[in-house]
Amino acid sequence: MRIPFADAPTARTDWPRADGALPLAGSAHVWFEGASADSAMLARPKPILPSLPVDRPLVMGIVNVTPDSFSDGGTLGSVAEAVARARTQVEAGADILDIGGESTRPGAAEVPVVDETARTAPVIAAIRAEGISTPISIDTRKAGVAEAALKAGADIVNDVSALTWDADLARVTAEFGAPICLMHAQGTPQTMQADPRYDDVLREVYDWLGARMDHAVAQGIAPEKIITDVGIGFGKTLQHNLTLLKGLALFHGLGAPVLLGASRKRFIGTLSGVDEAAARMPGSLAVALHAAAQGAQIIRVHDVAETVQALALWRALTLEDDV
Ligand code: 7PM
Repeated sequence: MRIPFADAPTARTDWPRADGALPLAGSAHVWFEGASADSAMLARPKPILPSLPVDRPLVMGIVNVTPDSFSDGGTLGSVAEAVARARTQVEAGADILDIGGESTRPGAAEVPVVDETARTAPVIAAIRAEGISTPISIDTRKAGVAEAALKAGADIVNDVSALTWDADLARVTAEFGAPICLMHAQGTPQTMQADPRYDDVLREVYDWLGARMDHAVAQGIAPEKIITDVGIGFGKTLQHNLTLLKGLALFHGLGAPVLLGASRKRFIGTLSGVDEAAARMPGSLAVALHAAAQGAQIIRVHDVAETVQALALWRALTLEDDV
């Protein structure tokens, strides 16, 4: 199923296509040069959920529900404020909503399960009670938080620890039959940016994600329910982030959908000279379009409307059509 790193694919969007071009994972926009033993696996569509399309990149809209993100510090009215944010992301064209109640910012403190559950599950229940049916992912490392979220109406688990934090999270995910995103990180949020080192960052992240996929399957999670993520900014220098982005299409060799989260991250500020995270939307769009061209199936962003607009143009300019 998984292709060895040395044989992992590269992606193309140039036009006209080469003879023997095959769609990458069912994409209408991204192709690879076929004719290897692995072509069928690479070309096969890899649905995230039955309701989501496979032929274009999906936009995952971030809905942060940490107390510091609310006008009142996360007490009165914060559920309503979070639901309003979710509605805004859906109206802007989000395909998936990512709800997160734990800041995994470098150096951030841990949040107890009860607090993280109290922040997230009521928001998910309220989103569903309002009739919003957009798939929801729960951004958590913890089984208790994921279980409450899935019971409240979430569909997908987004685990930045790739099942290294909570031994129970695999069981909960398997019981609900939920898709799970396994993200690479070196170290924990407290320590990860201290001095990240790799001999060969692409190969090491690739092999590590492959091993975490094997672990998930051994714990009862179906292989087709796994999503991978290189974890931009999680124990990576500027150069590590750039190498992973340039080589992102290689990760299709793992045989799973690829998610990319780069929105407003530090490296965008470093390369553009923009210190304020909220002002990094244009750089984030540039990275989103790059991820799309690398065949990423899910692009996790703060600025949904802007990303959807940029992708609408990218889609028109890369669509496979007859001459
Ligand atoms: C503060 C700093 C708060 C950084 C939150 C963050 C990813 C993720 C995050 C990602 C997946 C952010 C991060 N990043 N989940 N959750 N992939 N799958 O910038 O890259 O949003 S939290």
